Amino acid sequence: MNALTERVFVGLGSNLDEPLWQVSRAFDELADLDETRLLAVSPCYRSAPLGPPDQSDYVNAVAMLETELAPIALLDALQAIERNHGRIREIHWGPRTLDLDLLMYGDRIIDLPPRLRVPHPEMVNRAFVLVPLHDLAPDLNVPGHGKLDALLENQSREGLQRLACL
Ligand code: A4P
Ligand code: MG
Repeated sequence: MNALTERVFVGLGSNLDEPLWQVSRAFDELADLDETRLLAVSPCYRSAPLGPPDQSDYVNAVAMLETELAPIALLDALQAIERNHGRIREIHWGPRTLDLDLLMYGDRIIDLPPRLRVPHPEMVNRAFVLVPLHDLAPDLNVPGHGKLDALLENQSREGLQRLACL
């Protein structure tokens, strides 16, 4: 890795086909990405579904990576991993075998809608993202939104339960 690497955070979510297994397999696939190193993974959390209520609980986690891939190249790589997990895009905020969100890319603000927006626009509203992110990087500043600590103060942890990852 050279000076062109950026530290990035990826959010993982699954609520179909053995979610814990989906997430732990995705950690391995993130570790295998080209020009990328997996630095750390958060604990896994069980979380109540946000969106349509007639779906199972999710397992959520966050991975911290460093990468030389440009943002769109990284997004392409994340979507290839999603496809490997049999992900079919159907219902907005509906059930999925694996969802990978590019939460942060260094301290950059990227606005290329609809393809890519970073920081992920919904992350600051979601305890199931902010809590595992805080486990990895408690002093983090979220570009455009401020300190992670302060963002967490506005969040209820109801419906969020820490699990052992596989
Ligand atoms: N896209 C734009 N910016 C990004 C980014 N930063 N990271 C584009 C990833 N993708 C980004 O995503 C739609 C498009 O967003 C992609 O083609 C990409 O180019 P998607 O994952 O296919 O669509 P979606 O998941 O149906 O919609 P969305 O808005 O991405 O949903 P979210 O935000 O991913 O939320 N409840 C719990 N408890 N836990 C969860 O993890 N997840 C969701 C999905 C709903 N409810 C949940 C959870
Ligand atoms: Mg998504």
